[in-house]
Formats: sequence, C-alpha cells, structure tokens
Amino acid sequence: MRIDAISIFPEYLAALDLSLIGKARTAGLVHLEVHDLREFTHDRHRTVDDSPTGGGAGMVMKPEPWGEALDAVLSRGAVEGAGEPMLIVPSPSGERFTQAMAHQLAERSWLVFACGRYEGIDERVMVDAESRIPVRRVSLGDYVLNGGEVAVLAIVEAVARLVPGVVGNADSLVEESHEGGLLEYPVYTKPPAWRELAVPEVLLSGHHGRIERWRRDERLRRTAQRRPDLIQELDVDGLDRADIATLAAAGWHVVENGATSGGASPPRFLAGPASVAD
Ligand code: 6GU
Repeated sequence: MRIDAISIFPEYLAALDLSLIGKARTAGLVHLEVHDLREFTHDRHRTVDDSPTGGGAGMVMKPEPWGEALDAVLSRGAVEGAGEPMLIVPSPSGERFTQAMAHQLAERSWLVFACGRYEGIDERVMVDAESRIPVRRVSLGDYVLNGGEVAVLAIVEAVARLVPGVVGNADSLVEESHEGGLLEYPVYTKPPAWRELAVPEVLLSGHHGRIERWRRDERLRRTAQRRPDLIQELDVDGLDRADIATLAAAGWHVVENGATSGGASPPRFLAGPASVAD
C-alpha cells in the first residue's frame, strides 16, 4: 500500500516511522511519503491561508497550493505505479471513521491524505479532485481538533495494521474491539491473584468451550453497558440462544416487528432499556 500525506506540519507525521507502522514500512508493506504543503507556494511568506469569502471567523486554506500539491503527488504516484488513488480529507464534518471503513481503506492500493488546518480547505479543492478520483471526508468523532494530522495518525494506524503481514498474528485482528460489532472481552495474564484480585475462575479451567462462552457474554455485557448504540445495530439473526439470554439480563429484548410481508418471518430487532419507555 502507498500512502501520501500532505500537511503544513510534516514533522507531526514523523510518529508514523515508529513501532508497527515503521516496521511495516521497513518490510516494504507500506510505502509512506509525507509532503510539506508550503513547498507548493510561490510567495515570499509561503502563504497557505486567507480570510473566508463572505466573512466569518478564522482562516481558510487557499486552493492554489492544494491544487499544485495534489497534482504533483498524484502524477508522481501514477508514474511509480501506485494504482487507483483515493483522497481522504480529515474533517470534523466528514463521515465517521469506523473499523468497517478501515477495512474498506485497507483494500485500496493508494491513499492520499490532505491535512487541513484553520477553518478548513477551500471547498473547490475537493470538488476539483472529485472530478478525477474518489474523495472521502472523514471524521474521527464528534469533537473538534485543530487540524487533520492527528486524524491521519489514527486512520493510517487503523488501516495499515489490517494490511496483510503488518500484524504478525492475524488471529489477533479477528477477536478485537469493533470486530463483529461488539467491544472486546476483558483480558488477564499471570499472576492468577494480584492485590487480592483474582483472574476469573473460568479462564483457569482449561475448558475452551466455557471460556469462549464467557468471553462472548462479557463482550455482550460490556457493549450493552457502554455502547447501547452498537447493540441496536446487531443483526438478531446472528445471535444464538445464550446471546439472547445474556442480552435479556442486560435489559435488551428481542421484539418482532408486527408489520410482516408475505410468508416471510417478521423482522426482529433489539429493544433496550431506553426504547422500552418510548
Ligand atoms: Cl478528522 N479533523 C478535525 N480537525 N477535527 C476532528 C476530526 C478531524 N475528527 C474529529 N474531530
């Protein structure tokens, strides 16, 4: 996978050289290039921003340096055989970044990140890019950062670890938080008792079936407690009887939607502690 990132703070992205992603780069699995947007300015002050047209607070990133930077990065990658590019623009007004999106992005051969600062990038930069390549505006969550760099660190780490070979043990990608729409189960190591706190007995039993069931129940209980929005999204047909019992104990019940069509079985969904009241 090739990754290009354009920023006015290229040093901010130096962290990608460390640890997992650094190793993936060394192993040739991920080819990362960071570009300084100011290299694509032509004035003495290397200006990248200007006041918002129509008025308002803050500054907006000018389109000209972005246009030149994207043209240069895209033509270089094309010459070097990077494949089909996708432009990712981190923005608090983008679609929410999720593990599902990380999987989609990990399928691509070439990602280009445009890090905005200030109040954002002149909209025409994205419209112009969209006429040539797919563009996704992506948000980490419902809060505001000063720029896209932290989002690029997060997105690149989430995506690159899904590239085959980057994470040594592929099994560890399967049973982790957000895979299968549930949070991860709690984990323990030795010693079996620490500060008078014992590791749950079942984990010492050597009984793989019971351990697997306990872990699944912990995932369901935690998710019900901390992330009811994820429980609401679960596919009821993917739940077994034990799942349904565990969710019921956590206040979530399978209900059938009365509106049936033809001979098909009625759609079922989970109703939680809050939706019972309304
Ligand atoms: Cl991707 N960018 C900025 N500036 N703020 C954010 C964000 C992105 N995601 C959440 N907040």
